[in-house]
Amino acid sequence: MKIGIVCYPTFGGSGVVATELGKALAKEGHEVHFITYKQPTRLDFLSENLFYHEVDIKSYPLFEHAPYELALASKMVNVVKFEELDVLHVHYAIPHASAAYMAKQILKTQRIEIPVVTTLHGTDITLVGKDPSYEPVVTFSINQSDGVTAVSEDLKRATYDHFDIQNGIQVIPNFIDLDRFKKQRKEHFKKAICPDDEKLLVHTSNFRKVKRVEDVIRVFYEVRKVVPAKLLLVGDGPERDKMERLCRELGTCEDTRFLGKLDAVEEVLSVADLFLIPSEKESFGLAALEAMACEVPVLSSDAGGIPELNIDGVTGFACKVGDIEGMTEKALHILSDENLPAFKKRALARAKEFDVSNILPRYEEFYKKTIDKT
Ligand code: GMT
Repeated sequence: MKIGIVCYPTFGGSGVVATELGKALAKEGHEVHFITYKQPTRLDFLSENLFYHEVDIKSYPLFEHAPYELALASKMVNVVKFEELDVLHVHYAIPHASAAYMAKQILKTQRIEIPVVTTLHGTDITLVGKDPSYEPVVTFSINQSDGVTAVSEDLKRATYDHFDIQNGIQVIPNFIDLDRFKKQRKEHFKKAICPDDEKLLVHTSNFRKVKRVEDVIRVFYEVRKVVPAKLLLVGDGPERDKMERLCRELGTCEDTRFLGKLDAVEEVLSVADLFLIPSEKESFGLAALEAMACEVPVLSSDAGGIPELNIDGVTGFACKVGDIEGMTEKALHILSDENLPAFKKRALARAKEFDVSNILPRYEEFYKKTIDKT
C-alpha cells in the first residue's frame, strides 16, 4: 500500500507511535509518506520506502497565527495526488482530522477518493478536544473519518462519553520495537549513579501538569527514608523548574538528577529498578511500555488506559491518582530484594504482548478494510 502519515514530529507519544508505525510499515514493503512540519524525531534511518514531505507554513504580517491547518490540508492534497496514495492515516485529532477532511473534499472535486483513518491518542479527546473551543470540529471530523482507532478501551469509552460520535471506533493498542527497547548491559552506568548499590527509580515525561511529576518526587522522598535510592528524571517541560525547587525544599537534590530530553532513553531504563508514571490522565502510557520492555516494573496511577497495560500486582501496581502513601507502600513492596526479580520478569513478559510484530498486522488489516468500504 501507499500510506500517508500525518503526526506531530516532536517527542510526544503520538508522534513517536506514528513514526514507529511508518517505519515498521516501510520494513514490510509498504510505501510510507510522512507529512509533517518538520522531520519527525524518530525518523532516523533511510529506507527506499520512506518519504518525508514538509508542510510549508507561509507567514504574512496580517496573520497573528499562521493558518497551519490550511497549509497542511494543501500539502495533503498534493501528496495524495502526486504520490497516488491509497490511504491517509492521521494521528491526533487536532487539527489533523479536520485538515484531512478538507483535503478529502478538495480531492473529491478532482474525482480522487482518499480514505482517511484517524487515530485518537489521548489529550486530543480527554483534555484539549473536549474544550468548547475545539469540540464541534473534533466531533465532526471523527464522524467524517472513514476509519477511527483509539489506543485503549478507556480512550474509546471516553470518546463516546465526551462527544456525540456515530462512527465505530476500533481499539488498536500502542506497540514497542523489542529489538530497540531491551535491557542493555550498562553496569558501568549503574555503578556511576548508584555507587552503593542503591535502588534506581526513573520517570520520563514531557513535564506537563497532567504527568504529576510532583508525586514522583514525593514518593521518592518517602521511599528514600526506608531504602537507599536514587531518582532519574528524563524529559523537559513547563513543570521542570517547579520540580527542581521541590527537590531543594525536600532536600532530595543530591540523590536526584534531571537529565533533560534524551534520545536513547532505553539506556537509562536498562539500569532502572522501578518506573513511575502517576499521571492524572493517560490514555495508554507508552513510556511505561518502554520501561517494561527494558524489564522495569511500573508504579502507576490507575488513570485512563494505564491499568490495561500495567497489570496491578503483576507487572507493578496501579494506585489511585495522588495516593502518595499507597504508592510509597507499593514501591517498597516491589523494590524488596525478594520481590523485584519476579516483577521485572513479568513486566518483560507483558511488554512482549505489545511487540510491533503483533500490532502491525492489525493496522494493515484496518487499512484494507477502510479502503475496501470507501
Ligand atoms: O502524554 C502526552 O502529553 C503526549 C501525548 C501525545 O499525544 O503525544 O500522549 C498521548 O499519546 C500517547 C501515544 O498514544 C499515549 O501513550 C499517552 O498516554 C497519551 N497521553 C495522555 O493521554 C495524557
